[in-house]
Formats: sequence, structure tokens, C-alpha cells
Amino acid sequence: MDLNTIAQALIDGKDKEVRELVQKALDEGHTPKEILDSGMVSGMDVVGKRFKNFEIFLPEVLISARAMKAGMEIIKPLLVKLGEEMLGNFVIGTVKGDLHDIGKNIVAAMLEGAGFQIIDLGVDVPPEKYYKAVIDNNAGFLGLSALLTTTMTGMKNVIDMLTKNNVRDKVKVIVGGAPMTNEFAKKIGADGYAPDAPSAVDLCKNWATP
Ligand code: B1M
Repeated sequence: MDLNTIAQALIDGKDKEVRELVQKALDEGHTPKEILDSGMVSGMDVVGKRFKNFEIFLPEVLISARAMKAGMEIIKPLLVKLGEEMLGNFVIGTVKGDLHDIGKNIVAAMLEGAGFQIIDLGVDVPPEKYYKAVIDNNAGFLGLSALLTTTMTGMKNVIDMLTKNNVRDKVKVIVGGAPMTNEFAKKIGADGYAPDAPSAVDLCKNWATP
């Protein structure tokens, strides 16, 4: 089957259809990653562009986001199953003030698939909550996601909090999200930046097994 049909169903916000098509694609032998990249993420890209150009509005975006979630419910366990070894505890969340979690969830699922133990704090996470989770779980990795230019600046507050409490050198910090750049990551003192989920996995696996 053409994976564009999944993208189109997602654009149209048809969650039931997305779920059925994702299952059909798997049954036909497409890999979870192909379905994610060429079906769901490419559909969400179109939604993003249309939203940006004022061709669609928030309700449509939300409906597509719900369809994305429906597909992810099938894909996520399969991505997770691909991982074998455990590479360490990994705290992840979307920063304070930011409710976008689709990309963060994909990154978390792929990291889990790669073998990290994921502690997902969800969205709108304040610096204290990240800090506490790192300490409580003795985490070696921390992932910060932000999709808004107004919230990405909050990432520095999280890193500053780790530094202030003398744990900065015990945890590798990776940042990501659409507005992010390598330069910004360096400027705020993160250890690394990844533009997408597969690059995040490569980078963190390198840290875990140098
Ligand atoms: Co929002 N939104 N949104 N939105 N939204 C954007 C981000 C925006 C670019 C749209 C636009 O104007 N073109 C824009 C931000 C502009 C800016 O800041 N410069 C925007 C805005 C303005 C807003 C609101 C302010 C709108 C309003 O209310 N007026 C509002 C803010 C709410 C808040 O957070 N406080 C808002 C709300 C929403 C919805 C709730 C409707 C919904 C989110 C639903 C949800 O996440 N559960 C939503 C959506 C869906 C989008 C777009 C259309 C799609 C985002 C998405 O899911 N992309 C988005 C436009 C766009 O990005 N094209 C937009 C698909 C996802 C797979 O990609 O998240 O980039 P992405 O994740 C990638 C990489 O970035 C990377 O890997 C992922 C997978 O490859 N990555 C990481 C992400 N996190 C990472 C972490 C890592 C490493 C890599 O390490 C830890």
C-alpha cells in the first residue's frame, strides 16, 4: 500500500482510519519506522505548513494530532520492542509552558526502543520537576523538548538548576524540537541537540556506549 494514504487520513483527521491503515501497512510488511516517517510524520508536516499559512486552524490541527496519537498507539510498542539492552535511565519531558508532545513522544518511543529506560514527565514540566526526576531515578540522561520559540528559552533554567545543585556533570542533556538549533543548544550549555528522533537515538547511544 502507498503510505501516503496514511498521511492523507492523518491530514483529514480520521483517527479510526489512521489506526486501520497503520495496521494494514504493518500486515503488508512495512516497517514501523517507514510508516512513521513516510506516513504519519509526513502527514503532520503538511498539517504544520497549512496551519502556518492560515489554511487550517487549531481545531483541525487538534483533530490531526488525535489521529497521529491513534497511529502511535500501534507503532509505539513495536518501536519499543526493537530495543534489547538497557542503556540507562532517561528522563524526558516538554518544557514549562509548552503543550506539544507529539515529537517528544516519538523521540521517547524510539529511545525506549533503543534500550533506554524512559521516565516521561509529560508536558509543561517546570525545572524542579526535571531535577527531582533526575535525582529520584539516578538518571544519566535528560531530554528537553520545546516547540515554541517562547518556551525554548526555559531549557536554560533546567540546565541552570542542575548546575546550581551540583548534578550537571552527572547527566547528559539533549535538547530538541522544531525551533531548536545546534548553536542554541551550545549557548544554553546542553551536551547535544538532535533535529529528529533517529538522530537523538544515535547521539544518546553514543553517550551510553562510547
Ligand atoms: Co502548535 N505551534 N501551538 N499546536 N503546532 C507549532 C509548533 C507552530 C510552529 C505552528 C505554526 O505557527 N507554524 C507554532 C509555534 C511558532 C513559534 O513558536 N515560532 C505553534 C503555536 C503558535 C501554537 C499555539 C501558541 C497556538 C495558539 O494557541 N495560538 C499553541 C501553544 C500551546 C502551548 O504549547 N502552550 C499551540 C497548540 C498546538 C496544539 C495543542 C493544537 C497541537 C499540539 C498537540 C500535541 O502535541 N499534543 C499543535 C501542533 C500539532 C502544532 C504543529 C502543527 C505540529 C507539531 C508536531 O506535532 N509536529 C506545529 C507546526 C510544525 O511544527 N510544523 C505547531 C510533528 C512532530 C513529529 O514534529 O514536534 O517537530 P516535532 O518533533 C520532531 C523534532 O522536532 C524532534 O524529533 C521529533 C520527531 O522527529 N524533536 C526532538 C522533538 N523533540 C525533541 C527532543 C529531543 C530531540 C529531538 O531530545 C530530547
